[in-house]
Amino acid sequence: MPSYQFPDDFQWGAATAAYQIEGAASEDGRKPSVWDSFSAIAGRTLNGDSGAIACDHYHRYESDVKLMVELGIRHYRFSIAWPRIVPDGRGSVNEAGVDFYKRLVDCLIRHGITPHATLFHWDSPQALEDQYGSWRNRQIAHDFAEYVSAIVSRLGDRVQHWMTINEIPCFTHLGYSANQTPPHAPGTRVGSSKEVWQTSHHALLAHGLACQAIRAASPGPCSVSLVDNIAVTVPITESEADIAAAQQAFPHCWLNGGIVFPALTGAYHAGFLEQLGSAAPEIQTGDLEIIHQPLDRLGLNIYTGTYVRAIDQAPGYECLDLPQGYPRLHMPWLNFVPECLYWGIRHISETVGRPDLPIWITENGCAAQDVLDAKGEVIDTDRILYLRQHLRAAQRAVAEGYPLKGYFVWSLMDNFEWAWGYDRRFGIVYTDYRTQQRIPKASFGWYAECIRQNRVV
Ligand code: IFM
Repeated sequence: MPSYQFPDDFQWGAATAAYQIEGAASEDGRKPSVWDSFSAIAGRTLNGDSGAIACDHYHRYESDVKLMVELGIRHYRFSIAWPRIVPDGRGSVNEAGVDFYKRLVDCLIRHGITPHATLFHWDSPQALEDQYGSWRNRQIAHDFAEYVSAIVSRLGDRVQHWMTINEIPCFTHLGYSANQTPPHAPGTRVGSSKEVWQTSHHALLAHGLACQAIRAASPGPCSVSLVDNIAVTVPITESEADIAAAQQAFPHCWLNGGIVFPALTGAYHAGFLEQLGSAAPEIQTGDLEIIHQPLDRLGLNIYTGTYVRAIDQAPGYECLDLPQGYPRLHMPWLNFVPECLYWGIRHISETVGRPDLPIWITENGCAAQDVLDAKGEVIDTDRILYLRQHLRAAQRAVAEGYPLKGYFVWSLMDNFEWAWGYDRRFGIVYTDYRTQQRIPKASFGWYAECIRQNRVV
């Protein structure tokens, strides 16, 4: 039996998001998203970069699908741009925008690749920010659900796998909180932490209403999921005490207690809520029932983790700082902690108490300082090292019986990395932004071999 083998039904894929790859920002009726406006303000994104052209995937999707075929993936996760479908955020549907996704999905299906559509990956219509402050206003949850009905009723004959919202913390807490560097769009500073928590509460409501809208609008059976970027606590040793400490720390780490807990259990974590005190959001009667929808699976975006150890004093655990020089990939937060994949999955089962929920890793990957060498190649052995160790941790989770069903590498190709512009490259395919040439990196060949052998090579 070769080592690091995955089960026969394990699903391999790659992921991208609309604003990061599509370009064609004002074509076929699309109107601006908050990221278009944010990028247009000097100093908001590195080098003033924007997603106006990005990877020009809008026009090159057919050759991009051919790359997917070459890679051997059977699953592709992409996102649908709300401002292409309902350009003003609410009101009339832009059929020309819908047609792009029909063309893309048909092309995927023709090539034997299953589409997985994320309904929101941060590109809120600017019109809603202007009209009522988008995520600051409860109305956005209803407008989002309307948009979701519109797209699911039009694409549901071709797409069965829907993901409501990608990474709630990023476009809410990083978009509206006072001290984020670099910030996320809209980059608005609201007056208090309570107002920031209100934005993520509205996003949770939007997720819940969207789940209902998908099931109501889908013409056939479908799967519905949320994609969250939990903060993963990793025990420094796997002693009973350190494992218990990592589990105890998990709800308190970053925003876990206020995002993944309400979504999966129907309640903000009690200790976390207490810790929030007056910063806790206003929760109306019935909100938690809406938020806590039945899910068919959970998508986890996991890149790194925080080491934790047991201590004798309250609260019984300590989250550890990393020493200077600790290995890190090409982002300030991208510390190399490969066990995070295993522990992230295990925490959902044991710490959140949802062992019933099938899990897909919907993003995992790294930015590296890729260079095109004289031979025209990108030999990204650092990315291979990162991916190999993370996939080994994922395989461990499967081998121990945790319900991990599939894995999407982030990302298929280098793309617009938000406030970092084009400076940070996460792709397994190199994008030459001057010519729009795609050059598969060494990691592309390595990942293709993992898929071919269905194991970590
Ligand atoms: O590029 C992003 C993606 O849009 C959301 N998850 C993290 C990735 C890397 O920063």
